[in-house]
Amino acid sequence: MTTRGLTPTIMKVFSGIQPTGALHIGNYLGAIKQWVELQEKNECVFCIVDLHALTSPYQPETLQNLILEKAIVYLAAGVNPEKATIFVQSEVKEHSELAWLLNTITPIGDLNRMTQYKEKSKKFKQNVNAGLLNYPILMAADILLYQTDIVPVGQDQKQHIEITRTIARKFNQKFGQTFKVPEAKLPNAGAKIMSLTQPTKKMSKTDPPESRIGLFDEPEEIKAKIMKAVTDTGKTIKYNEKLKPGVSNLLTIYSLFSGKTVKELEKKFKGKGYAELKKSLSELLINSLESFRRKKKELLCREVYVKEILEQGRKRAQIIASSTIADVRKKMGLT
Ligand code: ATP
Ligand code: LTN
Repeated sequence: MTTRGLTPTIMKVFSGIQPTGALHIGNYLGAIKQWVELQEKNECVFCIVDLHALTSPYQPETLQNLILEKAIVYLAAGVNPEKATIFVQSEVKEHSELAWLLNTITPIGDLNRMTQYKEKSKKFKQNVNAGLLNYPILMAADILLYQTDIVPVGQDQKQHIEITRTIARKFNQKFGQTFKVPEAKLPNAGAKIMSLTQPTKKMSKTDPPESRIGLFDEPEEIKAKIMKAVTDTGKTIKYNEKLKPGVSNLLTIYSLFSGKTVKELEKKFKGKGYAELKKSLSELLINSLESFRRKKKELLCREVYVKEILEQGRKRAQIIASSTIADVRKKMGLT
């Protein structure tokens, strides 16, 4: 957070996660952990981006449950509805409207270059829809509607924030000052947690379960996945992303959940083997994720409460979004 003089500036913060797919520790360390810290002193809006989820194969009959579950996950992971606004993207129609308007100023070439588009169109060859290509425009609409200063996300979303900045600048140039130009906020460490089975690739929701630790995995699953995690040749426990990507990833995860630095951990495990590191990391993760599992179980029985939080969130989000869209419509000659 920036400070001017002694008074900390209150930032407008926006971020979102799709309702589909179970969250893993990469999502937590890259995004949600930052949200929980930022909500203390800033104006935060956290969205469940259901419209984005429609761009990959999904089952309509399960979507409402997944949305509710994601709200529960936000709360269980520490998002506080008294401090932050939590809402569902499709319930605030201004997101779709602004996305259409921004479509008209975004070059197709810019969208074709997006890494996520290229990867997803390879992964879902049968369903390369226009929504997948236009995905970053809807994301720009999400962010720009709330006059956002910072967007806490993991490394993989950085490119989408860059295109959001380009779109905001272009709109302001063409139609007059309307949008704030937001900045991505990546965590100092943990912006790209790697897969347990292929440690040169990022941990991902859409890869096989053994490649990731789910935020709500049971203790036995955590232990089995960590013990099977791919490590590297050699025996020493030393951080080196290039030569030892597997061990380095485990050290990063260990450091972020324990609060110990990687240097301290290298010292702690000096002369010890990979099995010892893994055993200790499993125990740490089992204990650290215990409160998430407990809170989630509690919230699963409180559907009415969770729905009320989303309704309050929708109302708050709607007020901000409709004010921005009124300005946009005016600037574009629609009113
Ligand atoms: P997929 O790989 O299927 O696209 P995902 O696991 O990347 O899904 P998202 O919903 O795209 O999940 O990401 C939600 C948030 O978590 C984003 O802010 C993203 O940057 C962050 N994130 C995702 N994967 C990681 C990771 N491996 N390390 C750190 N942050 C991550
Ligand atoms: N594309 C993001 C999800 C997302 C988002 C946003 C993140 C949609 N709209 C606005 C930050 C701000 C992803 O994590 N896959």
